[in-house]
Amino acid sequence: MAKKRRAVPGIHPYDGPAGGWGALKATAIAVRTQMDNLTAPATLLRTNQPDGFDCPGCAWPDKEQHSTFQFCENGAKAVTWEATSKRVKPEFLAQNTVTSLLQKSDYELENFGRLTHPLVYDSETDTLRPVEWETAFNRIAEVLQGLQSPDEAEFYTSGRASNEAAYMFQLFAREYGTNNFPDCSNMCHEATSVGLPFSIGIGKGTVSLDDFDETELVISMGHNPGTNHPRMMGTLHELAKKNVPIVVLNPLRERALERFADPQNVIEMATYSSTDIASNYFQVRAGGDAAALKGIIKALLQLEQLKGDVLDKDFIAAHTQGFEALSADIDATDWAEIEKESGLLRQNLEQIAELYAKSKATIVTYGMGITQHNKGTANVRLIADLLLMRGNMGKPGAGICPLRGHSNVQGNRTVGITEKPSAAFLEKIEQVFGFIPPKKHGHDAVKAMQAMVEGTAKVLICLGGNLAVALPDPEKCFPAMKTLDLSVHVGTKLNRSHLLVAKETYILPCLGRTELDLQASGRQSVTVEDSMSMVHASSGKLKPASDMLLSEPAIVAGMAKATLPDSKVPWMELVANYSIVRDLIEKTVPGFDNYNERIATPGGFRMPLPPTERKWTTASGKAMFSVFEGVNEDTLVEGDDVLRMITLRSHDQYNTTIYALDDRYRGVFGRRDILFMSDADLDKRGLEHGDLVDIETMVAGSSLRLENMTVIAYNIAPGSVGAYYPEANILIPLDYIDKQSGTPSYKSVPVRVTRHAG
Ligand SMILES: Nc1nc2c(c(=O)[nH]1)N[C@H]1C(S)=C(S)[C@@H](COP(=O)(O)OP(=O)(O)OC[C@H]3O[C@@H](n4cnc5c(=O)[nH]c(N)nc54)[C@H](O)[C@@H]3O)O[C@H]1N2
Ligand SMILES: Nc1nc2c(c(=O)[nH]1)N[C@H]1C(S)=C(S)[C@@H](COP(=O)(O)OP(=O)(O)OC[C@H]3O[C@@H](n4cnc5c(=O)[nH]c(N)nc54)[C@H](O)[C@@H]3O)O[C@H]1N2
Ligand SMILES: [Mo]
Repeated sequence: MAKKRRAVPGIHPYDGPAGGWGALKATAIAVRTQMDNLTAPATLLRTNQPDGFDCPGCAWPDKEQHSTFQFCENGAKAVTWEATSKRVKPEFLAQNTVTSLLQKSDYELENFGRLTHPLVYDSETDTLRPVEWETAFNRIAEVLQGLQSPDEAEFYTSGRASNEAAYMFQLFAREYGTNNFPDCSNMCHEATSVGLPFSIGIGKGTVSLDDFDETELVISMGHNPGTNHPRMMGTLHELAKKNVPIVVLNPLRERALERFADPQNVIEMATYSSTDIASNYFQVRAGGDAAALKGIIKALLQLEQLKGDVLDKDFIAAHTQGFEALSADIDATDWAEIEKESGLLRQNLEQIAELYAKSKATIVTYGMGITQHNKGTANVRLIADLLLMRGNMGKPGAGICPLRGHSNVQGNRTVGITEKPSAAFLEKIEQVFGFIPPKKHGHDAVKAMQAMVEGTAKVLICLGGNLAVALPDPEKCFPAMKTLDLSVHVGTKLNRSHLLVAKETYILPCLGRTELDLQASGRQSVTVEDSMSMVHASSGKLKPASDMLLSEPAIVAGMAKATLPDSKVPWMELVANYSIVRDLIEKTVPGFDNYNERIATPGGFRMPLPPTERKWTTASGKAMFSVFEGVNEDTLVEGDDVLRMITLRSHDQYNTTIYALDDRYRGVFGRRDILFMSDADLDKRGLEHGDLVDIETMVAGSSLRLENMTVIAYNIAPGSVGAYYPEANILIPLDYIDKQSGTPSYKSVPVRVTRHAG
């Protein structure tokens, strides 16, 4: 029975389903506070339409691009936030010093509105003031040309950039001479990009939306679609209505995975009813997924012994290698360890194995709850193992479905944003452009920041994003930004990374997705690739936020042309007509044949995915099983009072952009200084709902603390606690990463929680 608890300001349990009228109301508020009411409806209706723009919210695909507008609260927030009528004018910047602006939150900074002029930092007045585009480009060029080595520069990409902008950015940096491409993917799905190529030959998901029509079972691990991929809720809602089992593994009870009212369903809206989403909800311990997966696999092997027709033996024989090693390791892993580490009972895992054995076509979907761990890459590979055991790759209704983050993060990777380029890609660049790109591998996001901390990196150029705030350990990252010789930020709105000014800093405002992009040859479209490898066009119609804005391709070209006077790339021709960029992509990256022609079709085209045809482009030519040694997420730290902290996105947030201070479905309103803890863990520590606590990181050699947080009782797996990203990044050591992929372990920080001493 629920305990009687004291009232805590801003904490009110939310009893309704996710979606429903609350979502419509929240959308109306977003529109009212950011846009004028005349343009908003038309703009929102152009989201994900054939002649419209791609939603900047998430990378979930759309089914019938030409006919439906899929209502999405958080998509609408992302669109209205960009298409806001608020502006950051030069007069405002003249009156507010950078030091004073840096005291503001990223929310307040972004809420000042869109940037209107290219800006330079003036250290004498400590303000940002307008600068001519040409002056900025020339000065950036001078500093880059003056470096001792091109490897002293870092070129960061956040996943909103289009294929065209990202391709030009990597071309610029490679012709300049470095492979230093930190990108947001390094903090996100890198475990997928690194792990899946070993398993199935390609670092991408294998399912399409059609597969969801035919699937018989969905296992959803470590993602929160009600908030982060809301359009996916339509798909899950349909499946639940058809009684397709949806098994959820998540330490928190996320409301949208429990119950959802589809705003597109007239009956549910009219009757205030909703649909149960998860058929089975298991609250795995944070970082316990490997143990859980090993348990499911163990139970499956036992079923096979019992019944004999559980594994797809023909598939395993014809298409895979390494099954014996996997099953030997699973035999050697005992149930006691599995139960302890996963926090789940053997019966729970056997139940999942039985559902899995019954299903003829299974999809596993997963997100940051799987990848942002010390062993994120190994976690991803275990998911592939589970699927391969029953041949759930390359058949309708089955496959692996990583939920990508930023709307074009997958596309950025495809067109060459990687610090570890393949030899084949570099050869093509050399052939097509006639310069020799560098071969030495470059820096990922953590390594780039470490180089900045050590002082070996001198210049940072960011194509979007908020790098210093997104990375762990601001106490290290923030000062490092200020020691750079030069920082350059291409962005739409101010954020704290922009304001951590270096010796010289330029902020270059660009067009957003929703805006009309007119170049010499007329209105331009850009292209993006969604989570399911569909590439399609996106073009905005809104009048740009200011006459002074340039498009991302134009800004990249401006910097490149100034930096590389003898460049082999006709930069200004590319800016005049983005089809030429696409022709160059077609010539250098496989899979883009007839690129320009094929994006003319509504919905675009799908990139090649060999596993869907049971072709495995691994070293052995087979799909490869893996071995996850032991069950442990981290062996570094243990101790009875050590908890694993998960850092979470709220419902009113887009990464480092906080739209408002509410997290409706989790029952938190007007505040973010919260630590979610189970009743069992509260009791163990003699704490009560609403107490003030201090949190201390328990990684050897670190002394990170966050004080004065309010602990609240929450339905979260014992042993795990939750806090908000980015506030809790202060507790994460910069080098606490998955060694294989370099991804920070944002979801498994070992912490100790004590009553606030003060
Ligand atoms: N509105 C909105 N949309 C977004 C974003 C946004 O910030 N706001 N961000 C975009 C980006 S860049 C990304 S990467 C995606 C992120 O989308 P998600 O992958 O959904 O990311 P998180 O919000 O970090 O949530 C992770 C979920 O994993 C669970 N979890 C945490 N640790 C574990 C664990 O150890 N095991 C398991 N099984 N589960 C765990 C948490 O309880 C939570 O439900 O969304 C994209 N879309
Ligand atoms: N603790 C913790 N930390 C995390 C995570 C976590 O779960 N927990 N998640 C990680 C993940 S998954 C990711 S992807 C990273 C995100 O890291 P980033 O991608 O670096 O961060 P964002 O907050 O998405 O970047 C927001 C900024 O992008 C700019 N912007 C917006 N639209 C555009 C545009 O159209 N063009 C350009 N050029 N700029 C634009 C705006 O200036 C805005 O301030 O954070 C990571 N950090
Ligand atoms: Mo992400």
